[in-house]
Amino acid sequence: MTAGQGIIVEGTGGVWRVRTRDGAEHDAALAGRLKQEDRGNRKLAVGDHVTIEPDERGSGWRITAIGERHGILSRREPGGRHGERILAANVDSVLVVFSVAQPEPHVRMIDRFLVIAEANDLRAHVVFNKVDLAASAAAVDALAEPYEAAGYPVHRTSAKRGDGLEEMRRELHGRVTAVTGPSGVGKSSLLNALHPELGLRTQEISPSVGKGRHTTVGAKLIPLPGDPDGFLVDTPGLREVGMWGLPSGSLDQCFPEFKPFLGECRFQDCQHHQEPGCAVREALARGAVKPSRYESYLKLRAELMASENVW
Ligand SMILES: Nc1nc2c(ncn2[C@@H]2O[C@H](COP(=O)(O)OP(=O)(O)O)[C@@H](O)[C@H]2O)c(=O)[nH]1
Ligand SMILES: [Mg+2]
Ligand SMILES: [Zn+2]
Repeated sequence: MTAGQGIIVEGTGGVWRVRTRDGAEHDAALAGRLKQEDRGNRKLAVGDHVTIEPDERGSGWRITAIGERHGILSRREPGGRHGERILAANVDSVLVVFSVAQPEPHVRMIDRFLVIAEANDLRAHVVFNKVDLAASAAAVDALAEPYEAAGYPVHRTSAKRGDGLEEMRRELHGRVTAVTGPSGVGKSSLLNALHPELGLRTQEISPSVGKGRHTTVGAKLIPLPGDPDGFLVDTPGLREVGMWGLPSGSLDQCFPEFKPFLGECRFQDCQHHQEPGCAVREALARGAVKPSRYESYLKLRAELMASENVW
């Protein structure tokens, strides 16, 4: 047994499962020395890059070094009562998956997922799956337009017919990707079409089937077959991560297409609602901000303001 570099794929404190690049997995505990070190209250998390070494007795492994992080996916508790819980570190991107039909895409929900991604500093992509069910390519383009205008990469896929799969495969390769979206849109089917070895269960009809998963505390990394740096993040779901803790005054930062205008409003604390001289609303009037995105902004802002009053 020698020292090695790996990534934490599972664990919630105490024992961590570390996967090394050769595909081996070891259970390891944090070395006592690191436990005492002040790491700015930084807790170890799934997705952290670590060095492991055999322990003193040579029978197990311990984590002796922790790599730099480039971002975290965290769940903030309402009212900040329990502070922040880190679900995963070093997530590279999030795929927000919806279907063009069966079920119909829910625009407000797409925007909510995107806000959560932005609030967590995650690079988001929008995926419209089931394009085989679309009335026309123009209908899919119309769905995609507000997101493309906002600067998000949009993928059009069909797990059934094979459209867009090569593009998705390239997107996942060598990265840690969180896949999210409502149930029934084809997330599992899409991942199975890309990597049949994953053998994910599809079309979960009984809601009780998934019940146990929601009680899972932490996230898990699922290795992509044949791709030593590629992983999927299995989290309790980005929707559960929620927008808690995001101040309503910062929501505008989570709409990338608003950014060029944010310094331009007459009032510095403009909430882009009814204030005179609002550059975001001027951009809306010119078509530089899409109406559906602006409506989502107002809706989510109202929601955040209501939660601020409660807590
Ligand atoms: N027509 C069509 N059906 C699909 C496609 N992808 C998935 N489905 C079907 O949609 C249903 C839900 O798929 P599933 O992968 O379980 O969705 P998930 O809940 O998002 O993981 C299943 O009946 C799939 O066969 C697609 O691209 N086209
Ligand atoms: Mg599924
Ligand atoms: Zn404004």
